[in-house]
Amino acid sequence: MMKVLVTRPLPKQVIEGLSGLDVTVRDSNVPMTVDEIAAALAAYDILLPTLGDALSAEAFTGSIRCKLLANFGVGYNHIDVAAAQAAGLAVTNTPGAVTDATADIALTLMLMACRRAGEGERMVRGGQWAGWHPTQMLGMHMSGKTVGIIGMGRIGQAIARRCHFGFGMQVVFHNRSQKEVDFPATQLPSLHAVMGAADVIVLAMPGGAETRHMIDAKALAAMQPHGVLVNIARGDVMDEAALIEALQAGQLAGAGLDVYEREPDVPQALINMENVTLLPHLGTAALEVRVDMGLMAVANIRAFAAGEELPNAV
Ligand code: 8YV
Repeated sequence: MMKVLVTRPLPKQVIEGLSGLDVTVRDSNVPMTVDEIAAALAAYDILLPTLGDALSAEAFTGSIRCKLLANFGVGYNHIDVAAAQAAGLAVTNTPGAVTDATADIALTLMLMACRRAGEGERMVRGGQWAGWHPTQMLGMHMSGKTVGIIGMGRIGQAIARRCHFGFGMQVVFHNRSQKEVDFPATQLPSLHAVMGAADVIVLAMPGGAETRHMIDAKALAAMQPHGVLVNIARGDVMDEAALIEALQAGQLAGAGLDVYEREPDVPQALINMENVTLLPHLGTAALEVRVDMGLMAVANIRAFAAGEELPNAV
């Protein structure tokens, strides 16, 4: 019987989906270290890992029994895919299952940052609200403005649709390849052109070596001073230190972040800024979404066990 290690507790429907296999669920929510991963790769046929598990090249240097990494999540920047494949492992992910929930969190952050919702909530909770007045806590009216999407994949498109159809926003975008979409949106010739043209920038590109610090000090300097930046991708697609400096220098008006360079560490400088909305990687945090993600990973495991083509090979 194939031995499967699920690296974190998952909703019970997902674990039930693995019935008939020899399943171990690791009883911890702390990401696995390289040493733990190396030991697991030697002991199990299949791993169902997730965000933060240290599947770096170093983990694949020992003896390896494992043949499949069925990742829970669409993003797999914690996996050195080339090293895994060179060691004979296949890698799968969960595209589609995360799209709408992640786009919803992007809109949450856009609205919160534009309309100063976090700041307002802190004021009310802190007993500091002295009453409504006509010029109190004025933010940016988001409807009808221009959104700039960086990375027009599934999630980028879901965000753009919400912006266009729901908020009457103009959509401009940057994507590494030419992209046709079935709603009004303009692909601009460069990243900096998008950074400069939009009132709200949303980062929706994949993480990993190719996009690391793509949003650097220069890209941030191209933004308009009233602009707002939202990141629902991965923390390291942006130079976090450069963001802090740009916010402090007033090169942009605010930010909404769901992801960070060194999760769960959030720089104190960001925590200190009223104009920054901070969420704890909530992109897909809804039970039905986590079940869908898990069942997609299970479907990949089932296909592998049956010797069939993997539905979501990366
Ligand atoms: C996940 C995500 O919940 O699917 C992804 O890539 O970023 C998430 O929202 C988490 O990262 C598990 O992979």
